[in-house]
Amino acid sequence: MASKCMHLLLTITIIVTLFASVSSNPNFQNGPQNWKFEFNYTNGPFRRPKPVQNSRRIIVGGSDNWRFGFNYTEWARTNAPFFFSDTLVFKFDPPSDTNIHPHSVYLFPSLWSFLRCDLRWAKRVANTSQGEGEGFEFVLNKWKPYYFACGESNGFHCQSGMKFFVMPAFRWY
Ligand SMILES: *[C@@H]1O[C@H](CO)[C@@H](O)[C@H](O)[C@H]1NC(C)=O
Ligand SMILES: *[C@@H]1O[C@H](CO)[C@@H](O)[C@H](O)[C@H]1NC(C)=O
Ligand SMILES: *[C@@H]1O[C@H](CO)[C@@H](O)[C@H](O)[C@H]1NC(C)=O
Ligand SMILES: [Cu+2]
Repeated sequence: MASKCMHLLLTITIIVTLFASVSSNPNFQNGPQNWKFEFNYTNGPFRRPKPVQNSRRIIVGGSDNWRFGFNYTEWARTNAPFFFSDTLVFKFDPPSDTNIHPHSVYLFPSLWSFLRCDLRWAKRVANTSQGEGEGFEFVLNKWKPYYFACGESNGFHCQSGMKFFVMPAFRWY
């Protein structure tokens, strides 16, 4: 009886500990998705995947830059594939008297929040001022899906087309 009680107590403790460590970490960037994709087959018998040597610098939206009223899902579809170590460049004007609806760049933690433009757990990677000049640069340096969106106007920009999803591909040598 005593040992059963101990067992139950231990199980509960483990569950509570696990839950606490997960829930105390709402910042998804520190989660398992942050695991880097690294190969080291230097001495292995395999063909080894390498990051693309001439990584590209891609302006998001092309000459349209990062703007309202443009369908970036469509843009990403026609410009795919994107490769590991490519740099995405977001260009957008900072807030000013003539630019009262500026943009930003957010990353969603999941496909579900991306589809719903639910910004609650999204991480801002660029504020409204960071797309100025040469633009905000984001390197695709992890092997994971990236869910980008503009985070302004409470998700309205996102819902209107300022979002896209990228899964970096490897070039095989
Ligand atoms: C890969 O492995 C080799 C041999 O074990 C080692 O010399 C080399 O430093 C490793 N490279 C990286 C990037 O870890
Ligand atoms: C945006 O971020 C930059 C760089 O981190 C910072 O210098 C600037 O003050 C921020 N601007 C706003 C409007 O938050
Ligand atoms: C963007 O284009 C895709 C198809 O390429 C379409 O499914 C989607 O509804 C469009 N989004 C908006 C906001 O118009
Ligand atoms: Cu916007």
